[in-house]
Amino acid sequence: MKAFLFDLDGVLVSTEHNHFLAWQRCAHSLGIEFTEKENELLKGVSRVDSLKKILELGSKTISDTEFEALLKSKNDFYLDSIQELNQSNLLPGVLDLLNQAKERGILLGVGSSSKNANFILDKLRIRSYFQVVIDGNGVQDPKPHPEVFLNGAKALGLDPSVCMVFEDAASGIAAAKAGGFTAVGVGNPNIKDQADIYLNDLTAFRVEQHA
Ligand code: B16
Ligand code: MG
Repeated sequence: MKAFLFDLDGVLVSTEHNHFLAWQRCAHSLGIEFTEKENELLKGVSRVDSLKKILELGSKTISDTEFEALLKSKNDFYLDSIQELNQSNLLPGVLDLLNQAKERGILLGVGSSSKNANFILDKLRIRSYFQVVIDGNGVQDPKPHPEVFLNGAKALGLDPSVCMVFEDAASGIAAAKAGGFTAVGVGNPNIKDQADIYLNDLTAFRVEQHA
């Protein structure tokens, strides 16, 4: 493999619980029930599509102004809750994998649905490892569309067949497969069957076997 492309949330760090609490607050303000079970549907899904799914769950329609206001309030609450994020919050095996890949000359990228990806990477102090970061600001069609990863491969000048994608969400594995990448599922047993390779966490990944 010539490059590794990483999803951010659920692979390098986990702020999914912060997203969950922020969406739950938003759903409750609309009188919609929202538990961890419903939250599973939002993993890896863009902010706009997440709110659409919550409205669908509650069979609700709201005005465009209210929609925009809810998106802002959800994001403000979420950002507030991750102010203390730092390198100790990296998921197991991440730093080791990044260092080993760098030593072997494997190119590294991030392909995230989050519009906060650069902010989070800076907090984690790992931004400099990546030659390319494609986030929710640079993509028209969110996961499960492969655009985010295709843009990453293109920016690195590589064909998807020589790039590996690391993902924790069903939408992300679908995006990777649709783009022609090798899809590595991480830390989410629900995606075991869809992924080409499945790992409980990144400590189990052997860079030398895929270099
Ligand atoms: P934001 P990923 C995704 O990140 C999260 O998994 C998902 O829960 C979130 O709704 C989405 O980013 C959008 O995030 O509101 O920060 O733009 O897993 O694709 O790195
Ligand atoms: Mg994810």
